[in-house]
Amino acid sequence: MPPSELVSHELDLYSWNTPNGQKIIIALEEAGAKYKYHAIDIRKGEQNAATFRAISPDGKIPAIVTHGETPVTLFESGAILFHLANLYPTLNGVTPQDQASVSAWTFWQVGQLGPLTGQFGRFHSAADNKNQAAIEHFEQLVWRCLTVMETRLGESPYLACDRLTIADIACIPWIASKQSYLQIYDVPWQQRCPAINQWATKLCARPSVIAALQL
Ligand SMILES: N[C@@H](CCC(=O)N[C@@H](CS)C(=O)NCC(=O)O)C(=O)O
Repeated sequence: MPPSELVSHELDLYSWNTPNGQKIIIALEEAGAKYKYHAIDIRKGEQNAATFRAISPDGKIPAIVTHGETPVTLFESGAILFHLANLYPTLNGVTPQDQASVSAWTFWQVGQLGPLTGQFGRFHSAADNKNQAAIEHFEQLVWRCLTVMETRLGESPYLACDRLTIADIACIPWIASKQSYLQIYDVPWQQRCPAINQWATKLCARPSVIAALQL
């Protein structure tokens, strides 16, 4: 019997309530996928269990296992988003140009917005021995990212094209989630970035984003 007949859901999601985890929930909810959520409590070190590392070798959430004729195991949020966009094309752009734009903006999130905001938070949260130069360096880079997004969203309703795609889904938790370092360290993006604010307000009204961000 193929796995698809053994399970009532299409995939298993192993995740936690951080921006990288929230992205995948938004994508799955937008796609209307049937999935089972497995909480991996990264505060307790559950990401280091051998069973989880067999799915996610770097010991990081999120990771998925899909069921069906050709089951797939996958880690890295960007790779998961592209896999989902292939399974559920409504998450992608339609034209070759739009799909190229979706790739560019999704890679931009995983290579720029996410890591730079993460490092900004990392240096801010150091309990003692705060490195002021590093905090300022990463704060500047976060503002650089916000300026890039602000310019783009001033000319386009969504990041990649004229509809919601995995590019927006990748970015929204890093901007609007209460777990985002922008909120945790009071970065005033709402006041200074009106186009991002308008985009975020629109996205945060979607049931998929509400479901992911309330976790
Ligand atoms: N590049 C990875 C980063 C994932 C990541 O950093 N996950 C964090 C939570 S947001 C994590 O699992 N941290 C646990 C650890 O590093 O031990 C992705 O995009 O999926």
